[in-house]
Amino acid sequence: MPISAPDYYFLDELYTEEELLVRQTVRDFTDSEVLPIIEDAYQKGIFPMHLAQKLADLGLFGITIDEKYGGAGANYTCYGLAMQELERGDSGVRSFASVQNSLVMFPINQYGSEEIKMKWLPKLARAEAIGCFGLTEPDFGSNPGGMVTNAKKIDGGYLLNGAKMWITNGTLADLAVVWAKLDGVVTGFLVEKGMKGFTAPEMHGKHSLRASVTSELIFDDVEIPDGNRLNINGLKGPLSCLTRARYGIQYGVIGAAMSVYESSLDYSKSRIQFGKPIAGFQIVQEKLVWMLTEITKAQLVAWRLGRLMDEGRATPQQVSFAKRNNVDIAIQAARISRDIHGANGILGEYPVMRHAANLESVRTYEGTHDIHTLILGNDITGISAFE
Ligand code: TGC
Ligand code: FAD
Repeated sequence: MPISAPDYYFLDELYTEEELLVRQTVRDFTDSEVLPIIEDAYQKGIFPMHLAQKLADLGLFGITIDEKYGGAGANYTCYGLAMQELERGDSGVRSFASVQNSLVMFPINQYGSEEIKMKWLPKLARAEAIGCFGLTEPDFGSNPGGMVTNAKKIDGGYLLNGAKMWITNGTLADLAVVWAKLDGVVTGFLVEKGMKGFTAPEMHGKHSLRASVTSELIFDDVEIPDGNRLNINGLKGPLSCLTRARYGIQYGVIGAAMSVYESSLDYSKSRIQFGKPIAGFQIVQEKLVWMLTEITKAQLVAWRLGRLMDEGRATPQQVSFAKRNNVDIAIQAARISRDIHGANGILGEYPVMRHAANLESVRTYEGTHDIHTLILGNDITGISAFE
């Protein structure tokens, strides 16, 4: 069933016509293509792969990338609003688009040679190639600087060894952007499906983000040609990609929060207990008002951050602020919503348990809630908790 979205503070007036058109287009797509099939995909634990081509046809891969490379050439606000509408459907669908845009096309566009850009970006934009981003390792999650995956220079290229874990789209991907140490310094490589020694087995048993593929990446003496190295040295390479993806997430989770809020409002007005709708009880009203208030505040943070991104003024710490806050309010809204739905809240007939479970992953990936607290703590005190 299509759902509306709250705009309590008339924030639509802050967006341009083009931005609202992008949002409406993606909203219609989610209503017609995602919501009818997502519960089934989630229960089966599969990503609905037919959506990839449809997302590409809407211009949702390479949203901020120049049209010369097949991108849409739109601004970061459009990107954020598109992520919001996809995540109103499911965090797994938004994840798929986040990875393609911010973690694969962004680093290729930013750090790839012209030849690499022309080879890969148009294919990625058209969904003829799907990408993934390998930073996390089994023993290095919050602390990626400790990674042990490494490359050695050989004649004509590099020899890559190591393993990555928890990689979204890994098994599906034609191309992996992989971060490894070369002479002790982190740098990026493009690893192509089919390269000898490269495998990407899927991870199973997830109770969260079930409509998304999560994989290991294993590199056993994989030979990478010279041309497949990205022109960036240091942890700032992968972290700069994370800044873009975290930005998309802080917009995206508002979509999940809107979904659970709208479902709670509808449900509480129609569920009768003690002779009246539960929406008529003060405690339930307080829960609905909390959700609406926090969603509205999150919408304001997202809008402002979008403008700062478009002006090139957003700091990584401001992005951390928004990722930390907006994911936190979304997950709290999902838990409250599950409560308001009573026993029905655990059924797939309503979107709330799926969103609640998904948001557990979103709270952890792209920097955990606590890591973003420490990034902000460092920014305001000047004292790093990591040293
Ligand atoms: P630190 O010394 O703080 O920084 C190293 C260098 O990087 C620069 N930098 C950034 N640059 C751009 N954007 C950012 N956000 C940046 N943050 C830091 C920094 O200025 C420095 O530059 P330079 O020139 O001095 O070398 O590094 P640290 O080792 O102390 O690490 C700090 C910490 C903990 C904040 C960082 O490592 C971190 O963010 N950890 C969290 C790891 C994480 O978020 N992993 C995400 C993996 S990808 C993923 O989850 C995808 S989910 C996809 C989906 O399905 O949607
Ligand atoms: P850990 O780093 O072991 O943290 C465990 C706990 O300790 C957390 O609560 C954390 O906040 C806390 N902690 C750690 N260090 C500190 C500290 N200094 N101070 C206080 N508390 C601390 N990664 C990729 O590279 N690519 C992907 O596409 C990708 N997709 C993912 C998809 C899913 C579904 C999931 C769940 C994860 C994905 N990840 C991906 C990995 C994700 O980024 C990591 O899980 C995340 O960075 C946290 O690392 P960790 O799980 O090893 O937790």
